[in-house]
Amino acid sequence: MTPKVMIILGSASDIKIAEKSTSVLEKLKIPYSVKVASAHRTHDKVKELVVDATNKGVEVFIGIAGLAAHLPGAIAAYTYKPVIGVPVNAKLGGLDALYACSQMPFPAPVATVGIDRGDNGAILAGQIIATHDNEVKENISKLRLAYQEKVRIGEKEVLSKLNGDYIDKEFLANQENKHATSNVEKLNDAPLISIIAGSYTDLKTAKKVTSVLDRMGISYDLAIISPIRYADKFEDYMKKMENVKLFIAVSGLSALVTGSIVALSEKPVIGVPCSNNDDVHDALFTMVQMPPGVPVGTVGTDNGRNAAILAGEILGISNEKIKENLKWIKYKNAEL
Ligand code: C2R
Repeated sequence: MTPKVMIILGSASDIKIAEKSTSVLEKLKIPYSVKVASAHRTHDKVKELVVDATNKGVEVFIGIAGLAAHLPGAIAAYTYKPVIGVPVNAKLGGLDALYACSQMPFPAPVATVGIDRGDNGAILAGQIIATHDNEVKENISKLRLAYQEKVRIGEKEVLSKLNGDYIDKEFLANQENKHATSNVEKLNDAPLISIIAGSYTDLKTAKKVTSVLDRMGISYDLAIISPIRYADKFEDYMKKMENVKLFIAVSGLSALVTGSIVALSEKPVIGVPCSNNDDVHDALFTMVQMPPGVPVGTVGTDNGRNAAILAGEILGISNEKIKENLKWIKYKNAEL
């Protein structure tokens, strides 16, 4: 069976992070291959591996590297398939690797997950494959339930360890994680993508997304809703958009937009951190550093165009027309 995912490690020393990815791929029952190749030390091997794997039908790449982590970017340069970057904490707390992965220029996005989050890299790969594979979709749902169970068991453990005269262990006990109920009907003819911006100030970046999606002939809906300011409206909108293939969140400051989408959906979520003339670190870090189980594939600051390319790469796996349009932009028309 051709592997659907290729994991490339920059060095054998990244093994611990790679094992987090492989254990998730085993649970999701997705065939994968693992290679060690460095863009710096063995550049030609990276190029050959990526070109051959792309031609042989690998659907998603995961690049795992620390320090100046150019490996995922080098992979992105040689393929039109989605590339996920897992920055490794080798020095500087992994920030060097995080920036090297996320801040890729147009049109070579790297969907960056949190530092050392090999597990989230693999879950995102699974969510991407689940956009066209129902078996993997079911396994993603099962994995999600396992993460919910972890919270339930965790609460029991915490309470069993805490003892005091004033603690009320029975107060609001047995609360279930029920999905919010809304009367809104989901759209049966939903567009392929939902883009959610947290505010009108994010519109300039959101328009960079739509201009490239238009060029690829990808349908989308663009909504401006803050889950902080309009929580009910946000949940209604998410219900309406249940049939989209993926979400793109565009947000500055504390990027709760991405976190809220991930909380309500199992579809892939791409995050675009917006600077809005402020320091962008808050948006970048609050998008990318998601806890295990709920990844956000984050692209570079204000780089709405790369979010669109990444979306095209994801949808292009199972849609020839989108793939051809994407390749045209990536290779022939990069001056866009
Ligand atoms: P060594 O332990 O081999 O010295 O590697 C590796 O991913 C690893 O985290 C130390 C760190 O260097 C990283 N590395 C890269 C690249 N190649 C190796 N970032 C690359 O091509 O980007």
